[in-house]
Amino acid sequence: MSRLTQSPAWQALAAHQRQMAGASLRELFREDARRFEKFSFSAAGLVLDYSKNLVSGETLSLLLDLARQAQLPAWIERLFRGEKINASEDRAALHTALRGEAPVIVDSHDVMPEVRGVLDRMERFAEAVRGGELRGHAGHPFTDVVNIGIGGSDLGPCMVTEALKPFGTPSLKPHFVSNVDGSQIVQTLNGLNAETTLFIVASKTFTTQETLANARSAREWFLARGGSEADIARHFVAVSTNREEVTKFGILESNMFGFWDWVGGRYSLWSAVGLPIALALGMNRFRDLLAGARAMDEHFRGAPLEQNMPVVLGLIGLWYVNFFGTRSHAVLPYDQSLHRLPAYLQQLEMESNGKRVDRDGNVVDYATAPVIWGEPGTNGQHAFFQLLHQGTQMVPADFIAPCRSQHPIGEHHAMLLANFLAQTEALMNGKTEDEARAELTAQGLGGEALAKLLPHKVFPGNRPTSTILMGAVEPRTLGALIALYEHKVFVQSVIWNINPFDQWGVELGKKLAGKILGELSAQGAATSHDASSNGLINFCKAHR
Ligand code: G6Q
Repeated sequence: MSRLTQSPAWQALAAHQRQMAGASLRELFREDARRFEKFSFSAAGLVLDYSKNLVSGETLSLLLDLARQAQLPAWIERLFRGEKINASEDRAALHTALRGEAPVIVDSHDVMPEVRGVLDRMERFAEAVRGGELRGHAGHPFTDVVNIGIGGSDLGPCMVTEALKPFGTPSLKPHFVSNVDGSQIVQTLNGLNAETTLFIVASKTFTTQETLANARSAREWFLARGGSEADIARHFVAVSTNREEVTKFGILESNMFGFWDWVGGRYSLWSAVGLPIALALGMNRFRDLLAGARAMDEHFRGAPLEQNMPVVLGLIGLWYVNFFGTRSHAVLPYDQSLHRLPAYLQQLEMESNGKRVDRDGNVVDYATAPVIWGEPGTNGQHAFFQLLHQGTQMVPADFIAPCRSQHPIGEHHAMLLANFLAQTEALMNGKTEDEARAELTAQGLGGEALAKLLPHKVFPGNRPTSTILMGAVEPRTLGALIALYEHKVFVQSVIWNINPFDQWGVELGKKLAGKILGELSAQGAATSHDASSNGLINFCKAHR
């Protein structure tokens, strides 16, 4: 057994779980009229209600003991101070500095002047493009921005520009190309005008195969439509930490927006990787997004653990993963604008905490990140919610919604909210056999017909959910929401004693793909792999 699972705090929680496993949420609410007041609070424009979870005051205090045992407060300070807590890459993880104000010292110099410098350059560039001072080679203002990047260089800005679309301007449309599948870039560029299209090639390393392939195809597309080599400077900018590769690709150094190795890909939307956000929404809105995240940072750093939103959210998640054995966690935004949020959080949580060895390299004997998945409501209700209500496994879920719509029309938002609120209540209360029987009887059913249908009409309930509410999806609340999840992931990583900031797991497949790429176009059959891989490669070769 590991030190963690043997520890007093862990053992106390394991014993406590045996008690709570039999608890009924219905009963807990019946017994305590103040349960909502006790188990909900607000921070940085968000409200978290975690009262519909299988927790009591004692659960929370035992979970907080676990957090203290892991020295969470000290780790939070280490994060904000820029210590090199990403040990396997020997780096700090300073996404908080990107939206911060106070000096932060890394390798004995303050990084904040550089952070502000890049933000100011982004501002000048974005406003010049939006204002029409910076134009395409034929003298026309830009109408479309195509961001070429993948993973951390795509998901964040894509999710945010989708979420904040009403804050954008119709005269400058953002597009995102990430997949190396040529269909995506072909379909995106179809219908665009090369004279009014601006490309951002976003890649921290500037060596990512997919991004470079898409960037090369974009360049060819541009050159084939009247652009010259010299015009590339007006139409292509890069966001990267790798000056050398950027210039090798043919993008001028003056068209490069830099960032730093202490910004992890999936934590990078606050840096120059957010350029498409600034272009689409304007720099003021981008700064509001940063301000929202900063408000959550200040809360995370300053609030007592028991009233600390990322801490509580992280502990609740961990409670189910480690003590109830759940293996997946649903994120269900009830707002169409947040339709990319589950995909974004999938990367944030699963790439950060999908680890099997601890900070010291020992294989862990406890579960780490669950599978994160989700879709916007109400669509999910007509699809997978069946499993949430009546399936055999418990899937804890976060329900997220704004009180006000970005597009108020008729009764739509009230209907959306009514469904949102109804689902967490239904998941919690379920429907007992007696209730189901009474309902069926009232419908005129009896005898054998009733007995046959009855088991199908029972909902066990007691399915835990957390609810996050905000006024509206706008730059500040969205910034706070993203930072909330970033810190939640950090909290869990500290307790699991894993490094959330590296991602060695994505390497292996990448290297193999390079080898297979050569084999796909080589003469003769592939023979160097296992029989399955050889067979599949050769089938593809025969049918290409
Ligand atoms: C994020 C990951 C990964 C990365 C992409 C793109 O944390 O490291 O998703 O962002 O592989 O990498 P580049 O930005 O270097 O192209």
